[in-house]
Amino acid sequence: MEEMIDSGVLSAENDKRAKDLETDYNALGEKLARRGVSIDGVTAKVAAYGVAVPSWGVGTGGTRFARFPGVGEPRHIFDKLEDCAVIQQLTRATPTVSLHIPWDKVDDLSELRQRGEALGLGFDAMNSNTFQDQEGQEHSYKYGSLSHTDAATRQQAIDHNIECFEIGKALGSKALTVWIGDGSNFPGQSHFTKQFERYLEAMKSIYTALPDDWRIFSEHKIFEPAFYSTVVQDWGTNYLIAKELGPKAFCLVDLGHHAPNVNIEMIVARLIQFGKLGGFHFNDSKYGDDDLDTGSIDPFRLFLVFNELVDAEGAENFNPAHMLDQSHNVTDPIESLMRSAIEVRRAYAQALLVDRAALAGFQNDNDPMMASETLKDAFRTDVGPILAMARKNAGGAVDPIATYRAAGYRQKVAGVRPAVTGAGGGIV
Ligand SMILES: [Mn+2]
Repeated sequence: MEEMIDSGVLSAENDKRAKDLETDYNALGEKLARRGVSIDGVTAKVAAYGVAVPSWGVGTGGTRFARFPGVGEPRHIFDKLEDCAVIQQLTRATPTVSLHIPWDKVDDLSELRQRGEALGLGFDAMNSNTFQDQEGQEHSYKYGSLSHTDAATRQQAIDHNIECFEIGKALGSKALTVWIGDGSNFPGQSHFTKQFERYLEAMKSIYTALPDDWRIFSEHKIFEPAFYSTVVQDWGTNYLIAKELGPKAFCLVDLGHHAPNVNIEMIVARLIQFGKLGGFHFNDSKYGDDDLDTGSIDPFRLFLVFNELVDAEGAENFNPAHMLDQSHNVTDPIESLMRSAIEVRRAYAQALLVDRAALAGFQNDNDPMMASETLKDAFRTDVGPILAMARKNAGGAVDPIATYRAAGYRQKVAGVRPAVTGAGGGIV
């Protein structure tokens, strides 16, 4: 397999940290053993846990104000794959890439698939885009796509989604994520019911064409780009869509797509209970769809989401897809994505440490103090040595960010990738 980071640099960096890691891992192992937990069992589960990287996440993002390009930004999907391979090589937590069409469109799909294989990367869910107009497109999405009042515009959006899973089939993908910008900016602009009817009808056309071994995900979002109403506004609407469409349709939860302080972990529990949780777009948020690094604002909430996921392991129809969906404006995107993949695994490891038998007992006995403490005990455990050991055992880096910096990857690619200019912003 082609390596993006020199293996000499990687092993030198790991050697520096190997002894301390072993000491810390053994100390944590003893502590967990007192609780009846085998540290190696937790490490093995963590090592098997992967999260997909969004191809667009490796480029520098922007806001409504501006975009400040970084050095050595990827120019096209082949550069993006190489950046994703860096993340995977060092973290061993991101074995797949999620593509966005048409941003990642190529002439030769077998070349793309082979390049992924050479870099040790597979292809996760495909993402369609009917929230912006593409060059040469006949009908505009200014007033909507799948819910547009004009049938020809809706058909164009349907055809684009079908094209996305045709491309995905050639790459080994098994899921399509449909995110739309449809909605309204002013009261009275759109008829809520008629608009949603049109959307459902269009989604049914896509669903009918979907391969049998594929899943389709719809993603709710409270606002943006529409500011008064969105067609897929909340998890309830999202659930109705998945239920209307059928067994291949599931709901995607993007952590940044809710009002502040919404109880997302309970939404997750509800969707699991009714067999409709499709997966996640992980990120973090302070005020809105901020697309900040996962776990950077509210790691406890991320842990509570994972607490529900671990609780549901083995449930019927429970096979959530995991993907990061972030925009990096002031950090090196590779560093942010590595950190985020690590945080996803951290929350998972912490959730694995919850003493579920004790928790159930405290819940039945109506002991809120001890029930709450049971969760906090797991959350407060420093699982860092578990994460580092899982990476090291798999050939990754004990300290991915330090190793990445030591390897000088960004400076190296800056020499071959000319700076990308342009003022385009946008968080989606
Ligand atoms: Mn998203």
